Amino acid sequence: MSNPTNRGKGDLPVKELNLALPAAARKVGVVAARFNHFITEQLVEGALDALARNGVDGDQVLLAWVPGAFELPLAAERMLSCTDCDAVIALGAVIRGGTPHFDFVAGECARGLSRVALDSAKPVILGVLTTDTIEQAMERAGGEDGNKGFDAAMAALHMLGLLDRLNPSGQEP
Ligand code: INI
Repeated sequence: MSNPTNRGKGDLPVKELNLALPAAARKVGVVAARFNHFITEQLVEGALDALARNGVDGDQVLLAWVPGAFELPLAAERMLSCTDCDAVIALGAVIRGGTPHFDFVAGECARGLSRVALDSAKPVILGVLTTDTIEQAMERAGGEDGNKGFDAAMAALHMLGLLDRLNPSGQEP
């Protein structure tokens, strides 16, 4: 893991907290929506792959399925308040497909996850695809645009690493 550096930015030397993974093994929750499961199963696979590649053991990961993206915030909140998870990765796929539901589901899901993160002061990662078509979702779930589940898991690990340094004890990171 790299340390904070005093790196020159123009004339102003600043202390930069580099992107870093957490020092210690951490417990990570994954909440995933069953709606559009053919997409979300790929996102879960990508997330678990990223965690495994970064040294997170299977027994440090708790996976829970919910009916749809709208239910993700409550499941994330419970995972943080009732288990020893240090972070939650929320995975879903909201596809417009002509349904007026789209804006409500996508908006409330994102708003709710943000609220859980701030209320818990723990990383809650938005790994929810919002696309116009199924094809666009497939491209982002292991297709040519990568796997956003993998990216979401990396974001969780990076946030855990950052919060290790910006810790409430007030110690210099
Ligand atoms: N849930 C999704 O995860 N994706 C969608 O695209 C979607 N659409 O389009 O309706 C969706 N709806 C279900 C919703 O998340 C809830 O499960 C449902 O309303 C019950 O609260």
